[in-house]
Amino acid sequence: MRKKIVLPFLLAAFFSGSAHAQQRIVNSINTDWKFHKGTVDNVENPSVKWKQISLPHTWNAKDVLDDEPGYYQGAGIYKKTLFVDASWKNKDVYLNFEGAGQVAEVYINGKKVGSHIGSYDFFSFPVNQYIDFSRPNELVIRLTNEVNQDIPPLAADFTFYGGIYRDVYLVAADPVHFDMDNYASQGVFVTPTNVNTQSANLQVKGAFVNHGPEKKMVSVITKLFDAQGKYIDGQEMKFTALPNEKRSFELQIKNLKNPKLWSPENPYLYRTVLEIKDVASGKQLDVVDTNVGFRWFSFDGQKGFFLNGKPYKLVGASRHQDYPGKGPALTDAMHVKDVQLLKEMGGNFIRIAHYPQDPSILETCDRLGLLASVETPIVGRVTETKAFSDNCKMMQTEMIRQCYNHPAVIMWAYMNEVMISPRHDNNTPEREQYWKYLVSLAKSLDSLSRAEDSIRYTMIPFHADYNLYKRTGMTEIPQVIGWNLYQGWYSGNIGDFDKFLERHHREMPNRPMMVTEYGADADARLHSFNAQRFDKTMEYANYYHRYYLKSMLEKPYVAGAIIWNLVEFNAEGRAEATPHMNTKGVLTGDRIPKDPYYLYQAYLLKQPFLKIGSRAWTLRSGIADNDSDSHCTQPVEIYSNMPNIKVVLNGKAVATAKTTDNYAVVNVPFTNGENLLEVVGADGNRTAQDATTIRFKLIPHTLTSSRLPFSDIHVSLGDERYFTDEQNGTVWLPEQPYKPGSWGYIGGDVFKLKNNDRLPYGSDRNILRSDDDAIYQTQRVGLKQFKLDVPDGVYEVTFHFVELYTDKVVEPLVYNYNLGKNTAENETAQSRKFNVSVNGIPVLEGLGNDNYLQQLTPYIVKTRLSVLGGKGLTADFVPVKGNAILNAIEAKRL
Ligand code: GCB
Ligand code: CA
Repeated sequence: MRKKIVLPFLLAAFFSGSAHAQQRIVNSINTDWKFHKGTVDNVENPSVKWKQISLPHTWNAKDVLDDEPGYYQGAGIYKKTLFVDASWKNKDVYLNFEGAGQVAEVYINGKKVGSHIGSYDFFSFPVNQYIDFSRPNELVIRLTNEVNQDIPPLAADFTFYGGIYRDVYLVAADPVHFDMDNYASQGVFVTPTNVNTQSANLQVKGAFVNHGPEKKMVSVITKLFDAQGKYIDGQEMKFTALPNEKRSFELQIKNLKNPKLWSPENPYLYRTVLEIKDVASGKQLDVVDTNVGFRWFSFDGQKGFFLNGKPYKLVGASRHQDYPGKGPALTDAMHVKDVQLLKEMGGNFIRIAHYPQDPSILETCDRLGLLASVETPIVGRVTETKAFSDNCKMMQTEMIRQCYNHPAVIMWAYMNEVMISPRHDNNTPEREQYWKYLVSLAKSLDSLSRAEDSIRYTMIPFHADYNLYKRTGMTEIPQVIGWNLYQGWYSGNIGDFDKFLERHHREMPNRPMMVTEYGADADARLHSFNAQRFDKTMEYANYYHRYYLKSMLEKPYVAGAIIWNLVEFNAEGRAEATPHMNTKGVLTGDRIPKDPYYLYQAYLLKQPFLKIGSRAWTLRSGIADNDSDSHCTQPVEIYSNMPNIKVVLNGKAVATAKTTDNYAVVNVPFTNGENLLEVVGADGNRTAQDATTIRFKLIPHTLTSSRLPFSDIHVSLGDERYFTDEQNGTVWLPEQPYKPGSWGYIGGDVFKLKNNDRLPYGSDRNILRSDDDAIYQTQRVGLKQFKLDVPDGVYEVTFHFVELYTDKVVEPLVYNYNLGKNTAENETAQSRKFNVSVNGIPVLEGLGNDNYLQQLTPYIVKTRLSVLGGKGLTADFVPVKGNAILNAIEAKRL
């Protein structure tokens, strides 16, 4: 049956583009849809309101960002008129979806075509029997993202969007075609085997169908081309296929000499083209092609990961699939851009987490050179039902078959932190039973994955509860253990990170592991020169990444360092400085690099590299160092792989430094107004440089200074951070105790939540009707005065108050270690009342919870007055009931 291809004939046929060439038609049908939020029985009813939309589309783009807790998790209907060409009557027509959240039912002309469960995998249906080829057809998709305990994900730190948020295609193929009913996969599976530097084999497995009316003699041909399109080798098999027969095949290209290896550094792609031909007419019936990368890899408990025979440290990031304001309904180009940004960071690995993503992601990984893991969305919690485990298995199968042909993929993962949010009470038989169920589900997913794919490794990302995963036997199941570790963020001491890794290495030396998550939230608007755990400042995140990266690079047994996360992403239930967002991304939601991104570049890029840290922090403020009012010295971080650093400010050399671990901090004497900051890094005659212009608002050392007239000041009370509000061009300074001649508070305490050992100060609750949550989340409680020794003149003083005490209970978030202990227990609701006067003028009498002071909602009042007789500004806070408070204050000279 098998014979080697007769080369000249085949090449001619392949390139001729003659009338014989017959490929599938694959057309997107993304435009001209109608959408209805909610559900109706009769979509024809003229009273139903439809919105004209295009795909990709989600119904949660906006409601995941507003102040209203929760987002729409319910039904939606999409409809579209399909104009199917009459000539397609003799073809096999399919409807292909790249993904829709979360349960889809598809109807054509009122008849149900099929349904699909799960938000993240492709699905497809043969539709010939529903289509009327003589008239327009009505396509209706009924979708819901309602919570369903039988469908993962159930408990996770991201948003479960609804909608047809990826592309939809209409496909027409010859009745004889490669299998299109295999979990929406390509129907062919291409595996490089026995790869080494001298030779490699290529195995091609798959199936084709004959849906035509007659018996057909066909040949199935596989051809391998190099990156230049040069034919390398091929194989052909002949079959006689009866009507309605599905035939499996397996072809082998053996002993390819000196294959060019694929790696992130050199992502050399071959291409396999698979073809079905009618033997009698020579006509081409179907073509499928895939990228092929020849590479081999392995994991070792002691030595980490190996690629193409060499030790290879995986460094990269996880990636979610959304964008602020768009949800997951992104263009392909937006997906591709994220992969590019990870590549440009110097990363060699992407954890596609927590679910399979748009196909353009893996296509780009193949092309640009990024190794990848993909995982199914079983996150945080499971349900002990057959329906749930069946869905898990289906998703695992869909994922593997749909992503199989991408050389980038090296790992199949499942069950992220699946023990973090269990059902049943602790220490009950039910809880133990739950663990047993989990373990058996994990085992079945693991063996399913290994049976589907013998080349890739299996992996489970665990949270830091080492003892639990070990005791229950979970650590024995996957081939690679992933640890999601946040020591020094959610918990304890940063040094516990090393202790954790060392313990794994000591107790399970032969079980390969990687750090599949680590990260620290940072709101790029927040900065501190006294950064502390959980303060959401850039500087703390920088410190955390410096510590973690160095530690992992030093430990050969840590196969990979995978940042959580490449980009800030939506997690609707989160509050903190940036509500609804998880800000651990090394890129902002708008894809602007944050400092850790530069740290990775400094470590990973080979060419000379230098970036000024907090480059985006181009609006700064601070108090002049002394009465000369000429400058304010502030530290600036530098990321560079060059050892010697020289800093030039406004044309004058101001500092030199040496980098340690690709990092340096220099003191820069910023002057009032525009500052041109230029930094040069050198290593012998190799240099790298960066420059940025920083606008600095210098606050006079003595506010009555004649050298630098006072204009305005903005202070966040109970706060050690600087907050830059670019839009208003203001910088909020951290509070300070009153200094004569200058400004500050007198008396009181920093607001701190009781029973919360994470937050150094302030609240972590969503502040309503404001985007500047950080300044409102912090507060000085029980202060007596706030003084500003300003010169005589007319002033506007603005007070910002928020009642941070709240009896509004929040849903505990799954990833929190101390759940829901979020109230200030020393205050009681509806109890506060106080008076505020400025220079003796009673501006706010009886401000309290029974009038303007409402929970979590800013009350802002600006008041105008004249300062006379060199008395400056003094605001007095006099309690009537409970403590007086102040969240922020501004003073502006008019
Ligand atoms: C985790 C989870 C991830 C969260 C992350 C975090 O461990 O796997 O889904 O987003 O922590 O930021 O808390
Ligand atoms: Ca504040």
